[in-house]
Amino acid sequence: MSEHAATSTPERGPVARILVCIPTYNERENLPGVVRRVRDSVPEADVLVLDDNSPDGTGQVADELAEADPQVHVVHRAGKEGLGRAYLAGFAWALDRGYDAVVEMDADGSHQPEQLPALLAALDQGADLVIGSRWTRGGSVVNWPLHRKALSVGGNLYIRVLLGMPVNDATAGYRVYTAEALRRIGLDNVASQGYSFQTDLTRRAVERGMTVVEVPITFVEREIGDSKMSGAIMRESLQRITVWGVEHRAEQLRALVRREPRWHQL
Ligand SMILES: Nc1nc2c(ncn2[C@@H]2O[C@H](COP(=O)(O)OP(=O)(O)OP(=O)(O)O)[C@@H](O)[C@H]2O)c(=O)[nH]1
Ligand SMILES: [Mg+2]
Repeated sequence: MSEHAATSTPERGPVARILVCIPTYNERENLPGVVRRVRDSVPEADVLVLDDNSPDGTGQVADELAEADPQVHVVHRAGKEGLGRAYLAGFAWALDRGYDAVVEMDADGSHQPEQLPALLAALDQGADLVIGSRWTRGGSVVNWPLHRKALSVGGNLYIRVLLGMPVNDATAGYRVYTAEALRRIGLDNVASQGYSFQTDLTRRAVERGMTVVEVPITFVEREIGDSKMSGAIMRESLQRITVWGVEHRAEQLRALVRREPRWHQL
């Protein structure tokens, strides 16, 4: 465990202490490479691996990485509880220790650590939440079959239609939050576990008037290991987004009836 000196990089202003959270479930072959790439790309950032007691021994691999590098940390969780829960644990860990910015990154290599400096640079422009976006101009996906692209594009379209958010990739999992944004979002009552976790936090940030900036990324499909995407995760997403959408549109309708200015905020 390191006692993170508050190094202030002039080009990054006050955002001096960065924590990169990497949730893992059966990623023993992917983790060392991703951690090394993060450390090379943003040497001042610390890394926190959140492992859900992976049967393949990823937790032990993470321990070895942490032993070799004081800027790498590990939280061992009792069992598989989903991506959202792992991130909430990581956010609490970061806020308790006074980090200024928290990064979400997959362990499977889909989120390229070499693109993290570009995401962090958006904090300098006043972003509260930076989304590494596949579906903004300049963003792309490598090696995804057509049905995965269709699912992601279709899901994001559904989100836009229902929630009316000005965000192209609300399900994206490569992100940076300022610590202040996480505090304002309010993490105590976040119930989402799967993809809907990302949409949920985007929705909360937009509702609170935060500045959300999308930075184009090249998302690369994993080469090693298995995806944890499941029918249950998709169903949870569909259900939650539909409920939020209906609530949002009902609120707009109420505002329209009351002739409040909010009705036209589509
Ligand atoms: N701690 C923890 N990590 C998880 C859990 N489910 C997935 N992850 C991790 O979250 C990241 C994203 O999971 P993936 O299986 O790659 O899912 P995905 O990227 O949404 O889907 P694909 O594009 O198919 O890979 C990876 O680092 C996983 O190891 C979980 O229940 N607990
Ligand atoms: Mg993946």
